[in-house]
Formats: sequence, C-alpha cells, structure tokens
Amino acid sequence: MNIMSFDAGRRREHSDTDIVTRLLSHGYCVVEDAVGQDDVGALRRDLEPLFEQTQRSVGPFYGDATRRFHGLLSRSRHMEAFVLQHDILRAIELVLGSHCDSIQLNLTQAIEILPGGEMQPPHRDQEMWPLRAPGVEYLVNVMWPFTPYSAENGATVIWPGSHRRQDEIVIDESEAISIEMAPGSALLFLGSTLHAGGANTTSAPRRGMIVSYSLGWLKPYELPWLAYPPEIARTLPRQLAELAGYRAHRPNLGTHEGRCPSHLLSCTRADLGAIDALLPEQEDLIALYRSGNLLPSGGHAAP
Ligand SMILES: O=C(O)CCC(=O)C(=O)O
Ligand SMILES: [Fe+2]
Repeated sequence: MNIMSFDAGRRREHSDTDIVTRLLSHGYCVVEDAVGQDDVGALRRDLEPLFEQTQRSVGPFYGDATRRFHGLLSRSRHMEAFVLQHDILRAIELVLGSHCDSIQLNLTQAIEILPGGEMQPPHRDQEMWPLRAPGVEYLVNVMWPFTPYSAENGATVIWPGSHRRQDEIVIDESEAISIEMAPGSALLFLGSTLHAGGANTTSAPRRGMIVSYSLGWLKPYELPWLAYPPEIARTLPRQLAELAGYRAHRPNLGTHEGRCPSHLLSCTRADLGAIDALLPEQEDLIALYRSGNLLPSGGHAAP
C-alpha cells in the first residue's frame, strides 16, 4: 500500500487503495507507468503479426475500421506482467471482491482502430448482463495502450461520473474526455461507466488491449475453457490459469466432474469422483443443520 516511485524501466508502484478511491469516485482512473517499457515492447512484438493478419471486425458496435482478437494469454507469455500487475489486480479485487468468492477474466482483447475509424457508440460494458443490481459493479476493464493514445488517434472516450447516472443511456459529448496516455500506463474503468473507443482522424493505427475482470459467477464475454483448453492452461502460470476458469467459484460453480477444475492442470484421469467446493460458512451451516440446531425460521437454537 505504499506509494513509491523509481525510474529504472519507468515502472512505478501505486497504492491499491488510492486506485480504488479514484476508480469509485470518477468511474475511471489512469495508473501511470504501471508496467515497464521492456514488457510493453515484448508484448507488442509478440502481437504485431496478429494485428497484421486479423480481418477487420464486422458490426456497428465493434466498427468495421477496427481489428480485434482474443485469447491473449496463449499469444504471449508477456501477458502475465499486465494481467497480474499487482496494484491494479489488488484494486480490482477490492472493488469486485465483496460480491463474489473470486474474480475471473472476462476477456482479453487486442484492439486496433484504423485510420478513419469513427467513434464507437457510447456504452457501458456491463450492459451485456441483462439485470442491474444497484450498487454492484460487475466488471472492471483495464485498457493498455501499445501506441500513444491521443484525442486525434482514438483514445478511449470516458464520461466521468457516469457510473452514478446509469439511467441516462447517453450523455452529451461535451461531458466526455479523451484519455490520452502513453504505453506502460493503464486506464481502469468500471462496467457501469459510459465510454467508447474514439475516432481515429490520424494516418496511423491506434493499438492497445483490454484486460477485463468480472465477478466470478457471471458468464464471461470470452469462454475461457475454449480459449485455453487444459493442454494450454497447463502451460500458464497458476494464477493466470485460475483467473481463466481453472478455479471453482464456491459453492460448486464452474466445476468439472463435480470438482474444482484446477484438477485438470495436473491430472488427466477420468475416474475422479465429485468433491464439494464450499466456503467455510457454508460448511458451518451444513454442520449446524446436521446438529439439529438450525431452526426453520433461519435462527439458531440456543446453545
Ligand atoms: O477501443 C476502445 O478504446 C474501447 C473499446 C470498447 O469500449 C469496447 O469495445 O467495448
Ligand atoms: Fe466498451
């Protein structure tokens, strides 16, 4: 939780609580120099051929002057530095953790906005889940630029404070700001924050990626077990595999053969039986019921 800076590799440490405070009060926050330039360069090099070979997106939301590709954990081992960036991940766990047992990766998506690309329709990313629970954030997105982001080349457009105005489907553009930032920095925004990819009026592409984290019990945008089948997941660092679906969400959600899917990371046996994945309080409740001390009213018998 300490705030300290050092110049080597231009990576800074930030306070996770400071990130949470800014994120929850404005609906977004920029974390400057969150990863080193070496990491950005290495990831950019790994993804470069994929940007070149991916076809343009189709549809009025994605925009036909964009290219998008997914499943980035298996495209580059350098993803780890971004997805597990300590202060950012901790801040996201603080924001989402009170409404789930564990968070999950909602998606990893590389995005290129080509010259001439128009502004995306303003939207809130958590609108893909059809029920709104007041006061509950469903996801936090982290936008990582690979090229400098400017108002001219399509920097992400954010409506500050729009997470508190969720009844307004759109808000006047005069209230929006373009988040200009350099590679190595990150833009965090809530699933309830109104935003859009900007228009690219320059002659060079704008490239970056979104790493999106959500409550662990939601259906994610990107199906992680298809993006990372067990033979791929086994090659990932354990924490990344867990974020990508190889961890049961207690109680007993997201299992394989009735047990935590992490067994697939080390074992290929097909004859395994089910094992509960429960929270301690759920085990206590069952023990209370078994002891006859759980009353039908929901109360506990006097000891
Ligand atoms: O490209 C951007 O800056 C934002 C993209 C976005 O919000 C989306 O595709 O949902
Ligand atoms: Fe979005």
